[in-house]
Amino acid sequence: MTGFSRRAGLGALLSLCAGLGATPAQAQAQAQGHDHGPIQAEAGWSRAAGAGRVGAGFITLRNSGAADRLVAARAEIARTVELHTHLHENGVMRMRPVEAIDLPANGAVTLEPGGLHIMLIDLQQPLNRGDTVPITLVFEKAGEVQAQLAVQSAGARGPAAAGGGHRH
Ligand SMILES: [Cu+2]
Repeated sequence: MTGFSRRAGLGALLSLCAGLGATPAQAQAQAQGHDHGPIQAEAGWSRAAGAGRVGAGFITLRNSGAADRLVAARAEIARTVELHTHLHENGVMRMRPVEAIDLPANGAVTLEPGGLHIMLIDLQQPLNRGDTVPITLVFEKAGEVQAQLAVQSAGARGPAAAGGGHRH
């Protein structure tokens, strides 16, 4: 009973916050590298998953400035978003939350299957192949960077082939 009302309250709060985010046009401009911050988020992708399930976000972060750290991520589509890594324990691969993801000065880090990733917990809507999902990445120094995840098939191993969203 209390659990239900708390969840309902959180949903209302998230909806309110979502209304304050960047417009899709702004998010797209930034995703395409038109913003002037030191960090570019490129080739974000995810996999198809059902509502109420867990999804994963993968992306390449390029840093043209000083060392920074990804400390959080937010997405309207998930009730909770965590930063995760994979660890091998006794031959079994397990996911673990991490406090932050280090981004070296003038370097890059790729979040990819089997490694670091963004965990989208309790999807509020299904992730359908072909969807584009906006996410907000929060860096310790650079602040918020808007990015997008292009949803691939459930078994995809990487982002769509170059130009996948722009076939002629
Ligand atoms: Cu995970």
